[in-house]
Amino acid sequence: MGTATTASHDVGHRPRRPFDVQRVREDFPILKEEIHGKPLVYLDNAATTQKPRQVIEAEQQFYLHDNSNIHRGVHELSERATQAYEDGREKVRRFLNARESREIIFVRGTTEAINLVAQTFGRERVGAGDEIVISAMEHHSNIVPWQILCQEKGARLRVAPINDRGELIWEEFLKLLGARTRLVAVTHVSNVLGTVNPVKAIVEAAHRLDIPVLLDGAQAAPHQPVDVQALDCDFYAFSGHKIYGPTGVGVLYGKANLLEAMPPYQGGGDMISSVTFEKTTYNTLPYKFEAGTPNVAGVVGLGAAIDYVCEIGLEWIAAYEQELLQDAIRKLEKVPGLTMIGAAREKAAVISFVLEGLHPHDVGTVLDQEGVAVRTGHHCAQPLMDRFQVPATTRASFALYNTHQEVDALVAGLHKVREVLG
Ligand code: C6P
Repeated sequence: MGTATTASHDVGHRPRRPFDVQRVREDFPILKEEIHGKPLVYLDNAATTQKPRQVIEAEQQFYLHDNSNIHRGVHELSERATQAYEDGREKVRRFLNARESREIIFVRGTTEAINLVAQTFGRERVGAGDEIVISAMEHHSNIVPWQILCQEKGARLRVAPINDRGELIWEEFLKLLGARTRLVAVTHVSNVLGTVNPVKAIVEAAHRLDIPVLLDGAQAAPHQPVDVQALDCDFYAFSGHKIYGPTGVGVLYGKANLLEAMPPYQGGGDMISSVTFEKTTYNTLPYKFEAGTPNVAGVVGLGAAIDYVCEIGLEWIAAYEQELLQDAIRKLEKVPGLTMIGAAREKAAVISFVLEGLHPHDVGTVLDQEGVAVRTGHHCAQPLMDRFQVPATTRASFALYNTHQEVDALVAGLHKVREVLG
């Protein structure tokens, strides 16, 4: 069973120089903030990442010099803005190694990307008695859109179970695939457990039965190389704000033949070819799915974020984050009363844990007083909390600018939590 991706496809993913975390940190002005008089230790990267100067400046430059609506005017600014937007699309295409730039649809984020597929592809292809297969570790964004669709169509949501390590149970997953399965929709990397799913093997298994596969890449694309052609997935979704880019912009990749056959998502400007009161014909890809004025500055920022991670090299980023993860696991194991949730053999740098006798919200509040930002709660994965029989967890999630000293600060913070809360 293969795992994840090993892309050697493109200049975009080739490391250019040894990874230097101090140099990287210089690019992120916010990391110099003090929180309650302590240096910020930002370990909430799965929720959103901080932005490098390069991204902030790219957006600023756009607004200072090039701002206009796109695809509409013949004037110079409109041409510049259109060019900047389409350059962003080409950067994403290269980043994912998609075959064609028309396979890249800009959306608001992963959530919208999945809803788009549910409401277009899903609406057309799913009928009464059909099935959609997801996994027990999905984010609500990859559960609820399918539930809505299933309710509408009289279809059934099937959930592949996971083991106590937080890994997909392969045989059980295979058993769910059948003649009624219309789509497999699974996360590439779990936002709670860090589990890296064997997505290539999932796609292969589904494709043997002609079942298309959507991958939720929200937690994968920022942290490891992704090659959609090598994976052969049919849809891939990710969010700009988790990859050091702006909020409000994200990507849906879809294979051209599938996108071509899908009806539009929203109606409005730019997605049409011609409109009369009697009949509307739709624009070609990718515009058919981009109704209304898009987040042009956001796409410019996302392009700058992609340039940024590609300049460093996704392989370097992945390797460095693995170092941090192993260091954190080793140290957290020694914290009395701490239980980590999820011990997948393929794991990204996300650690969820509970401290015996303490509510995660209290843990998070004391950590905040120490300058340590973590997320607490159900992480938009309530069924996964149920699976592990916990109401909530504390989650530390790492990014390329985190350091071993910050791992120590987290551990010191947890000792403080014990001191304060008993
Ligand atoms: N997870 C977290 O703290 P949006 O909100 O559309 O950018 O991404 C949604 C989403 C979808 N799938 C996965 C695996 C995710 O982790 C997320 C966002 C954040 O874990 C916010 S809930």
